[in-house]
Amino acid sequence: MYKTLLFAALAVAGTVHANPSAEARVKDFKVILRSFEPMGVVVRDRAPYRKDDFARLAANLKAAAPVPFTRFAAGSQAGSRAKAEIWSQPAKFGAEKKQFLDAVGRLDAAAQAGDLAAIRASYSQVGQSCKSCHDAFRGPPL
Ligand code: ASC
Repeated sequence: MYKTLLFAALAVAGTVHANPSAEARVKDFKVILRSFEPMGVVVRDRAPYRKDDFARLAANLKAAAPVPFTRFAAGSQAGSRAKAEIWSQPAKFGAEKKQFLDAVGRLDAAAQAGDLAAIRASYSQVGQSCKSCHDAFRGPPL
């Protein structure tokens, strides 16, 4: 039993390490979360809204948002949660990417303006765009 689990874990680890594009994009999506999550804490009223801090997070999110989309090299599906549809339906994947980047742009604009109502609306749109793309293009955990 333990041996089977050990070999399964090594097999998964080995596959991920054999796919540097996938590893890089997972890291890049985590960079996005380092801004998006603390913004969510403020939006959910679990931390105070401070305009300058929030605006900095939004600017960081805007800078980080396009990066993982440069990492979906052809042939980089193996050992990752990426679905084959990313490469077989590039127009649909591109539309999801655009939805996300547009919503991130609106969130940044609202944050720089200090418009909390617009922040709430656009934050929610960013979250919906994450979910929409994951539903279509991200498979279950490995
Ligand atoms: C997150 C996160 C996502 C999105 C998504 C929103 O914080 O990791 O994938 O928000 O859950 O619906």
